[in-house]
Amino acid sequence: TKKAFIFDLDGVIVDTAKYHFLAWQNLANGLDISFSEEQNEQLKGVSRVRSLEKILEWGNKTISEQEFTALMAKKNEEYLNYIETMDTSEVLPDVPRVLDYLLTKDQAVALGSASKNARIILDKVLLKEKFQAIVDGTNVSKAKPDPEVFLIGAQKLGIEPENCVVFEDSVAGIQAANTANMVSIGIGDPKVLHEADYIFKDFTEIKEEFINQLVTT
Ligand code: B16
Ligand code: MG
Repeated sequence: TKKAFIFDLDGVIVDTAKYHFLAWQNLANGLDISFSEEQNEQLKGVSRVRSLEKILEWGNKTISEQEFTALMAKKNEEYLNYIETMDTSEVLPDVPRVLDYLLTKDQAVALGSASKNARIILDKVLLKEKFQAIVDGTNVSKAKPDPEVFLIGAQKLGIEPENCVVFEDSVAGIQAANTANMVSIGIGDPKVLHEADYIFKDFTEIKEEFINQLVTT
């Protein structure tokens, strides 16, 4: 049977977390709130709105709705400035190899990201053409760990959730895949991603035999 392989973006295809970090840190510091890399870790896979809410909670700050909207716009403007300089060198190791292998095996490939900037980033790193469906922050109403983003991806590809495989670097994303009844593959630290069906440090560890096994079972 034809399977669908759904990729998260940030932390799976590219490491944009470093740019989110710089932009959020700048914003937090402007509000006299300290912001560590450890806290940035907790924003992975989390929507822009929820991320700002969390930073304000950490800093014990309340702001007006107007200011909230203005800060979100400012953060994204700075983030987009970083994105602007991205090129193919920022694609994480062996991601193109795995994508191309799946395509030669005639498998369906989709993107399932929380980011509203996903299309711009895929364009920058010249990978947009590889994806038959793109589901991003502009298409979903419920954030991960809600399975919505992956279920829409499956639906767009016309493939049943039980025949879908998800690559994710965040705990919320693994939980979303599991709830969707999809095979979950964690990319990153096994201690963090222990709820995943399979875990790899990065794509260099994902061999053709493993993919073949996913395709045929
Ligand atoms: P934006 P993913 C997520 O991308 C990021 O991990 C998360 O840190 C970010 O806040 C979220 O996208 C929203 O991004 O501000 O660009 O809409 O991992 O789901 O690909
Ligand atoms: Mg991610």
